[in-house]
Amino acid sequence: MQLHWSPKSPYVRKVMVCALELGVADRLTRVRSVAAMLRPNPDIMRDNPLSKIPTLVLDDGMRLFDSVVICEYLNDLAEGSLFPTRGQAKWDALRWHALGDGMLDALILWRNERERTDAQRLEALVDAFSLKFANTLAVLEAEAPALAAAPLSIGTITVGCMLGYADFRFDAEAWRTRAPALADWYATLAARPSFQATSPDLDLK
Ligand SMILES: N[C@@H](CCC(=O)N[C@@H](CS)C(=O)NCC(=O)O)C(=O)O
Repeated sequence: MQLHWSPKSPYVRKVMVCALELGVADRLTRVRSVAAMLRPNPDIMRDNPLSKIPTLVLDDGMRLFDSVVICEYLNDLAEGSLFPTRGQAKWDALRWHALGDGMLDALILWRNERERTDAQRLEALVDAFSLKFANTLAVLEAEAPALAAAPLSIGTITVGCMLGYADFRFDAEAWRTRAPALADWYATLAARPSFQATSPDLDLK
């Protein structure tokens, strides 16, 4: 299987963390692919019309995207338990996934906006992203005991990848000072070999 991959993408990281946790990472051949919103990449678009990574190309020719679809595919392949199928664990995992992924989408747009010139930047948009981040941290801080008690899932992994991206691109936001219990939970998660091996701070090739 070929994975359109880049070392700094938090969505790719989500897939790689799942693959490592499920023991199937060695079945993925990583293809270094540059995805940029303003420069659609024809090599990626052959496999994904949206020109986004991660995109997975299976040996039988099937193409899978986006990240959560790939993660669920890998989970099925490995008969894993990262997608709980019923009860509270299922809804917690899906909701945390939605919150982590939605916040990631906002952080990426926030970063794009931040990099515009003062004249181009829409301050109201920056303020909206900042408010959403503060609210997300407040909700996750209140839920830190539940996160700590929950099994590893697509939800906890995605929240972890979002916090890792916040560390990587939004260091100045100092999220730990606003969410200390969440920071404690994240420290344990981030110490797992799957998170260590996929850190955006590494010079992965
Ligand atoms: N919802 C998608 C988001 C993927 C995504 O936006 N990836 C970024 C890289 S971090 C990308 O490919 N950006 C290129 C673009 O938006 O055209 C997923 O979960 O896979």
